[in-house]
Amino acid sequence: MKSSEEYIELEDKYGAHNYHPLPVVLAKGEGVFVWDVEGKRYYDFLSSYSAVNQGHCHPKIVDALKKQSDVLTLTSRAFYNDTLGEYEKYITDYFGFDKVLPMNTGAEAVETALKLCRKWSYQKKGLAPETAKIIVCDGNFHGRTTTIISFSNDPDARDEFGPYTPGFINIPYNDLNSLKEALKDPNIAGFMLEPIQGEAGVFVPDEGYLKGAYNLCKQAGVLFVADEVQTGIARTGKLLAVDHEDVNPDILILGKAISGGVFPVSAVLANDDIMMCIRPGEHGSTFGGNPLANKVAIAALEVIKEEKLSDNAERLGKILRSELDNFENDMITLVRGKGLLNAIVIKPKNGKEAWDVCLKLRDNGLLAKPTHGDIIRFAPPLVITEEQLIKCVEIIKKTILSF
Ligand code: IF1
Repeated sequence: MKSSEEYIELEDKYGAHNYHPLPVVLAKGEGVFVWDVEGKRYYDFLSSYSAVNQGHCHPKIVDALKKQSDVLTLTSRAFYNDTLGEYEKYITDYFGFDKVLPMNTGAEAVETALKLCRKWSYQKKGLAPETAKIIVCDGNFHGRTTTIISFSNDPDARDEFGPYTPGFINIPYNDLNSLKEALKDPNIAGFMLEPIQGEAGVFVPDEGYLKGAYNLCKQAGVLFVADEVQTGIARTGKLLAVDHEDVNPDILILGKAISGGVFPVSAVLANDDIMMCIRPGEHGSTFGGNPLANKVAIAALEVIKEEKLSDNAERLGKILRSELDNFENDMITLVRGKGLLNAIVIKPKNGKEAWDVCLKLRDNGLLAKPTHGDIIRFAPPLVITEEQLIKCVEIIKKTILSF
């Protein structure tokens, strides 16, 4: 068996350098835990960016994958298969929409939503060809395709990847006046946002923002498009983050935890008046709606309900934030989040920054990743117990006090 250093060298030598991982090499996962190649156990406080909400290698989800992989894995959409309709009925009932369009990754689902929104605007709103605009927010993260990075403000995501796709208008997040102003343009097809901005550092908008934005969109005859790839599926203490304000998006984008991290599965949901604007041949993908994905997604969504993961995220998130809020120290300057999607802001001490804190957390048995230099995300799998969470809080406190 190779050592951690050897695995890291291999990736370094043969893989593109498009990531800067924390130096830890994982070989096994179960529930809230992962193990490195030397056998050391860690609490996973990233959950693969909220894809493994149901915990690593959830037996029910893995079982669905194993069973289906013996029978039929891929048919393409050139033919019908005996799992897709069952899945489509299940997920549309689950989230309360007429129709679903299955894709694989989050970025693909976002692309799908953007295309659907544009299509609708020409067919139903009557915009002139190629004039549709979509409003997005500063600080957004919706994926990494050429169109999506065209409206990113993050230089790392965007610079030197142009020319960029036109047709997007950026406005400040959490600012209803700016939205109202932008909606005066008669060529707006939709407004797309993250109900909590993930990459921006778990930025939670003011209460009433989502509802207010939805109402403004309705008044303007514009589609409200929610990217719940990261916030969706119980992470923030409700099934969807928009549920906190009883908003029903016109287009809902899901990914990540829809498969419990077992397989890439994403989805776009909408009602017939919108979804039926796309006709045969106008959109799709080879793997979207494949039998493995369909069976895995049903199992993963069942686990969310059976194990009441929304309630657990809501309850334990409150405990986590109050423990960290009440913790006397001079490094954590801010704690924010909803449910089990949380972040702390670190003030450097003796030249030690968030990256150093994450290295120390790793040494102490907890994995988290810094972002933007000073922010650390705390988002454990939603199957974490109160007892485990308290142990994690102790690790975090011990680590911070060691600086
Ligand atoms: C990476 C962050 C998380 C997303 C939303 C679509 C996608 C994502 C709201 C695209 C993806 C990722 C991808 C991951 C880092 C990451 C992330 F740090 F950027 F903010 F989760 F916290 N919409 N989020 O958050 O989904 O195509 O990746 O399946 O390594 O890029 P994808």
